Amino acid sequence: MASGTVKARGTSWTLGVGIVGGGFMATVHSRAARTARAGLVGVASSSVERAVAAARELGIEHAFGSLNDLLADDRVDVVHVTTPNALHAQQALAVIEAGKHVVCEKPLATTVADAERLTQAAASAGVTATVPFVYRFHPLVREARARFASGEAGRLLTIDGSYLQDWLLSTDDDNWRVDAKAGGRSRAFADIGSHLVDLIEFVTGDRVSKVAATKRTFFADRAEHSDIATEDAVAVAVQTAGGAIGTLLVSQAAPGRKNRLHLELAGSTESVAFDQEQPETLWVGRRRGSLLIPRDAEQLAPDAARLVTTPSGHPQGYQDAFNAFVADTYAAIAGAEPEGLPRFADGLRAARVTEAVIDSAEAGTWVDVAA
Ligand code: SOE
Repeated sequence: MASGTVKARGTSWTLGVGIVGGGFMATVHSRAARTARAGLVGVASSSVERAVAAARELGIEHAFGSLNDLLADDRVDVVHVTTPNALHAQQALAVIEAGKHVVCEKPLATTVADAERLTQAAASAGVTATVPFVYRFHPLVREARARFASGEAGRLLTIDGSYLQDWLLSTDDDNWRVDAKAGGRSRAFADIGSHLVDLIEFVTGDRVSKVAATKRTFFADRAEHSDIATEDAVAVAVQTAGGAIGTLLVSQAAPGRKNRLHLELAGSTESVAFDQEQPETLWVGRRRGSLLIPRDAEQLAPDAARLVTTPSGHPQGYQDAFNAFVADTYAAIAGAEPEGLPRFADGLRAARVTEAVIDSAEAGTWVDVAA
């Protein structure tokens, strides 16, 4: 960590944060950093003008015209990378090489080789390097995990998962993500399917070992892009190392669905079902006596209870999960070992699953996921 404590608005902080990128995710990251009482040193973007606009938007004092300028400021201890996917690998590597800690948006990289390089570089540099698989930070996701870990849910039998959005439903909807040059070879799966598989593996402790996928690009031409090759939707049959089977549907063109990650995992004694848009309850299915568990710290496993930040009856949502992820990242920087913190190894895992899914869709066969 850079030495010295810097004063910010009358309070002293010990961790200096830099942000690269200025879109929606930069806002979410900066709110989380503030909640963790870190000091927001500055924001960098592709030009000084863009950085100034981002700094205004985010309420951050300093604007840097390049990541290198941000890295040269020794008040910065950790950098959050929130730029388009294709920039993640080179930027996260620059942060690590500068000896700073890094939080890099998912997908960690657009190729498995780059994700491997980053994971190794972070390990050799001894820096904390995390990826925001933030749905892990809903207390009821931890409760579901505790039920599989304790054996209460039994052996995983089947997986029924979907992640549906509608923000890319029409040809008028456009975004850098549709362009493989900026977003990578996979779009819907890398962007949101990766969350789904991360949650399945996080909750059950089992690993997806084989996939058979089919994908569609419903809209090859959009307002500012044509001949789009990245997928709007993908359907995947999965097998796990532990012998479970399942299906996943991932789409960014599902009318009425805004950000619906729904996961139902059937164990041999209990099913658990979690819906990211209704994160206040967990359905626990039993042959007799199914129940809906509320997010009430007193009724939850310890690792779930520790993530409850608002009293029952006061809903806790997406930004809260993000805040908890950033707080645990900063705790890890300070030397703690928080349970369930998604690190670069998890980003690499997601890159491997994504590659297998797209390879399978293109080859029309089952594909093994690299361990
Ligand atoms: C856009 O699809 C997006 O913001 C994803 O990039 C996030 O990871 C997901 O949490 C919400 O949707």
